Amino acid sequence: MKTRLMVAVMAGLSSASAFAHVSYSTRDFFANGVQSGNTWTLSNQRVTSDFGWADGADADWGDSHRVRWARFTLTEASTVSITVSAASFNYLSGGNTLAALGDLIPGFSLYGGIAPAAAYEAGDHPDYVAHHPGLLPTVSYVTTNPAAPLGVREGAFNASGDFWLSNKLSEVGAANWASVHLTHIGQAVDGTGVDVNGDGILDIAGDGTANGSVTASFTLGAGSYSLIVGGANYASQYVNYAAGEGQRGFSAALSVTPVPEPEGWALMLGGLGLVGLIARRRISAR
Ligand SMILES: [Ca+2]
Ligand SMILES: [Ca+2]
Ligand SMILES: [Ca+2]
Repeated sequence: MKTRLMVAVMAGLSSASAFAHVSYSTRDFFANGVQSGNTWTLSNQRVTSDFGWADGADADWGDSHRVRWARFTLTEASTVSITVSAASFNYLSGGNTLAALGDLIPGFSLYGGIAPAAAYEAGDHPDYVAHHPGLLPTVSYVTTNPAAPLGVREGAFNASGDFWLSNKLSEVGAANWASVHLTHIGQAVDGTGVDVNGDGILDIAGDGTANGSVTASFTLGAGSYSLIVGGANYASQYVNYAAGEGQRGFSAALSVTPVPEPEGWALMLGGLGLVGLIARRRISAR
C-alpha cells in the first residue's frame, strides 16, 4: 500500500516514468560466482499471471511485477542450458492455502547484466526505473479492455530487447544518468509462439511443442546475467483478465558446461596432431 502510494506520488511528479520492482531474492543460481555445481534448480516459483512475459514483448513493454527475476554469475566462458517448466503447487498466503496453477505457458528472456544492488538512495524513489536511452521513459499498460480499465501500471521491462535500470530517479534521462544496461541475449517460448499485435501472425516463434516446458542454450562469457521468466499467453490479458490474475507456478533449471579455454583447444589439437604424426610414421615405415 505504501509502495503504491509512493508510486502514485512519483507518477504525478514524472508521469512518463515507469517503475519496476526487481528482486533476485532466493533466485540467485550461483550466489558466489561458482559454476562448478553444473546443474542448479529453482522450484516452487510463482508469477502473478499467465501473460506477464509476453506482455513485455510488445511495443509498450510489460509490468515487471508479473515476471520473476533470477540471476547467475559465470566465472568462465560456458554453455548454459536453461529450462523453464510449468509446475503446480500449494502455498500459504495470509493463513490460507492457495494453489499456484500448473498451466503456465512459459517464456523467458536472458540478459547480460544485473539490476543495481542498492534499492534505495536517500531522496530517490526506492523502486528501480526502466527507461529507453535517449527517449522518454515508457509507461506500461496491461490491458485495453474497456470492460476492465486498469490504467497505467507501475513497472516496465522489455522482454525482446535491451533496457536500462537505475535507482536514481533524479538522474533519469540526464547526461550523467547512472544506470545498468541489460543487454538482451535471447528468449524462448513454449508452444506455437506469441502474436503480440493481434494480426494473427506469430511474432515470436515458440519451441513447437506445447508441453509446458521450454529449453534454450546460450554460449556466454564470464560475467553476470539476468533471467526473466513469465507467462507467454499474450491473449489472456484481453479476453480473461480474471484468469490472468491467477498465480502460476514454475520451476527453472540451469545446466552449465565450461567452454574449453584456447590453451585447452591448443593442447587437444596438439595431441591430435601427435597422433596423426605417429600414424603417418607407422604407415611410411611399412
Ligand atoms: Ca505490453
Ligand atoms: Ca515446449
Ligand atoms: Ca503478429
